[in-house]
Amino acid sequence: MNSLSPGFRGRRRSLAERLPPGQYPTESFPVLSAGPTPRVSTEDWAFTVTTERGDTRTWTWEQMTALPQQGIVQDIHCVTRWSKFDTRWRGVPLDAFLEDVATDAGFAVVSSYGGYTSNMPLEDLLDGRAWIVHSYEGYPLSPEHGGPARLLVPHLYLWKSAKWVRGLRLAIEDEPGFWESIGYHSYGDPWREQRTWGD
Ligand SMILES: Nc1nc2c(c(=O)[nH]1)N[C@H]1C(S)=C(S)[C@@H](COP(=O)(O)O)O[C@H]1N2
Ligand SMILES: [Mo]
Repeated sequence: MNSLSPGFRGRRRSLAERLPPGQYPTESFPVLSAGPTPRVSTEDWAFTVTTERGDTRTWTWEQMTALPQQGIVQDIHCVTRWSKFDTRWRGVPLDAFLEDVATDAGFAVVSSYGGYTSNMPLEDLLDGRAWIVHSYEGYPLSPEHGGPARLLVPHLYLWKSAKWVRGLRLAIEDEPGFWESIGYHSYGDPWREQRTWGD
């Protein structure tokens, strides 16, 4: 039996319902980078998963783009309070990189060309909730927005979505990333307004 009432089934959430507390909607796509934009060619790009035991597995650009690709439409929420509805991306779910990796880790630290890092529980990267994306609105992802490829983990504040992504390290314990070590919340759920340490 379907437990949803007939009126609710198939109903789409209004934009107001899709806006987390303390956020405002924007049509523009601001660029927020803590440092200079690294220029990484697709020939040089690679993505490496490192387990808590130090085992590694690396995908080149060619290998990454040969994995099954998904179209993604998601709302994104920046801790500086802008949200953007229905952003369209193309990329590979993290599940594809992690399915054959043997690990007991509960956490991940994602790293970028240029040195940026962000942390999150491993489960937040699985089950189709996070992607390595390389296209935005039908075009190759621009360097300013993290091209050639970035993490997209839209259910957390956008600082988690590391631009110019190059690797993911699995860890037994949670370790703060760049912003998390200087005051941003370790988890960063927009719906619970987890902006800073005290939240
Ligand atoms: N490598 C890297 N990734 C990053 C950042 C950064 O400074 N460096 N900034 C983060 C922050 S705070 C936000 S809000 C988003 C911004 O993405 P955008 O510039 O595409 O809007 O990227 C996140 N990923
Ligand atoms: Mo941000």
